[in-house]
Amino acid sequence: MTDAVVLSPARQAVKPPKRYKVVLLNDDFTPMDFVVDLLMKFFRMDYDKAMQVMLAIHKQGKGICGIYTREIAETKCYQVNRYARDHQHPLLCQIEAE
Ligand code: TYC
Repeated sequence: MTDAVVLSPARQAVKPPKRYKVVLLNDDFTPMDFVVDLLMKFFRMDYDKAMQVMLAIHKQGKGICGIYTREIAETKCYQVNRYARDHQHPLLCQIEAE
């Protein structure tokens, strides 16, 4: 006999996957145009949207760039942090559960 737990039909229902916010943090050193380019490159924003999001982060301290399933959020976050580091900027990206 195994110890398998038998779930009631209600508990077996497939839940939508949990989603995670990819959040960019403000800092005093990363150039604004670098952040705008990054938002267009990694989050498929057009120039106007990227400028709006960058300015919101600049004023409010942090901001959401996108909401994804865990693997995609982690990958985006890793790529953004690596891209910033490769360009010698202190920009930080993190993920937060929705
Ligand atoms: N505060 C930066 C500046 O004045 C711009 C900036 C915006 C940096 C958003 C990071 O996530 C960021 N150059």
